[in-house]
Amino acid sequence: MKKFLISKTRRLRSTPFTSRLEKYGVGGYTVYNHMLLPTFFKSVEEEYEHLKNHVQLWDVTVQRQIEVSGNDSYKLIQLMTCRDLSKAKINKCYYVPFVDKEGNMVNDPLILKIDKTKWRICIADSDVLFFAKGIAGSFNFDVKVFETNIATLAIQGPKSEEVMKKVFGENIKNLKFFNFDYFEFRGVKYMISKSGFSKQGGYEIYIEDTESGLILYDELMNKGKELNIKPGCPNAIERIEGALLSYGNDMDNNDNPFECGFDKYICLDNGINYLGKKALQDIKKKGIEKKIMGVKIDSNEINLIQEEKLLDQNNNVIGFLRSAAFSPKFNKVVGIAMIKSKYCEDSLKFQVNINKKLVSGKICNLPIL
Ligand code: THG
Repeated sequence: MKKFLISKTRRLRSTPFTSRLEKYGVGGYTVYNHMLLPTFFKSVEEEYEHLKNHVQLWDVTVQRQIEVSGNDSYKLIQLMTCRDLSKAKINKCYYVPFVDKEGNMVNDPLILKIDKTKWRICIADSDVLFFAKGIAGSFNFDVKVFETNIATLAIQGPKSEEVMKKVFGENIKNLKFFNFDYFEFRGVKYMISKSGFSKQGGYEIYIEDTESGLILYDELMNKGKELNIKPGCPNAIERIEGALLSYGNDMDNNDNPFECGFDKYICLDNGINYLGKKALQDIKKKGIEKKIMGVKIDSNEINLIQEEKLLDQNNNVIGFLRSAAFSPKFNKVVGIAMIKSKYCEDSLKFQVNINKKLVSGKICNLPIL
C-alpha cells in the first residue's frame, strides 16, 4: 500500500506535546478529534511488550474535554447518555455511552464530575460539542458548553504508580480506580484521574497551562528513566485484547449500546430521562441482530483500513472485522468484530480475506485471554 505524508494545517491540530513526540521519534500519526494522535514510535509490537512490563508516557490530548457548566448541566449530560448519572459523585469518572434519539451510539466518553454544576466530557472521536450545543439550544438550557484547551498526558503500565510517586508524592497511592483528585508539582495544581486507555493500570493528568505542561512532561521522562519509561501511545494490540472499544473503528452511529456490549451502562426503568430511552426500550424488547465479539485469525500480519467481511464455509457473511492487529502473545492476528447474533459463539470458525488470500479464524469472547 502506498504511503502518503499528512499535510499539517491549523485544521489538523497539533498538541502542546507534538514537539516532544517528534524529538522522541514518533513513527506514525492518526487523526482523532481533528488532532494528531501518535500510533507508534518504533513499532506497535515492541511498544505492546514494553507497555505490559514497564511504563509509558502518552500524549492523549486528542481526548478533547467538553466542559458543561450551569444550573441545567446535569439535565443536559443525562439527556445524552443511557447511563444513570443521577447519583454521580464529585471527583469520580464515569464511562458512558452517548446515544441519539434512535438509540444509536454518538460517542463513548469518560465523564468527570467536577462539582455540582460542572462536568467535563473526555470525548472519543466524534463531534460531541455540536450534539451538546444542539440539545442545550433547543431546550433553552441554562448551561455553558465549550471545548476546553486542556491537554492530557497518560502514564500507563505496571510501573506507573512508581513514576507518579516520584513526581507528585506518596499521596498519589491513595487515588482509586476511576477517581480523580488534585496534586501539585512545582507550585502548579493538576487534576489527575486513575484511568486510561489500557488495561495495564495508570493515570491521566489534565493540563491547563502549556508551559508548565512541558516542564512536567520532561520531569516525568527524567524521573521515569530508572523505571525504563518510554514515550508511547494507545496500543492497538493491547486495547483490542483488553476489549477497550474505539469509537469510529469498532462501533459508530450505526450501532446501539446493546450491540456494543454496554448493557450494564443502560438504564431503562427508573426516573431518568434521555433522548434514546424509548428507542432502547424497543430494542431491548425486540432483541439485537448483531454484537461485538473478539476474533483470532491465523495470520502474522494485517493492515485493516476498512470493514472486512467474515464468511462461513458456505460463503455466508457472519459479521464484519472492524479492528485488528498482530499479537505477539497469541502469535496470530487478534481483532474486534461485529458478528450477526446467530453466529455469536465462542470458537466458531470463519474465513476472511487478507491481502487477497482467504485465511481462517475463530470467534472468541472479549476480553481476549
Ligand atoms: N481516558 C479519558 N478519556 C477518554 C478515553 C480515556 N476519552 C475517549 C476514550 N478514551 C473513551 N473510551 C474509553 C473506553 C474505555 C475506558 C475508558 C474510555 C475504560 N474502561 C474500563 C474498562 O473497560 O475496563 C472501565 C470501565 C468502567 O469501569 O466503567 O477505562 O481512556 N480520560
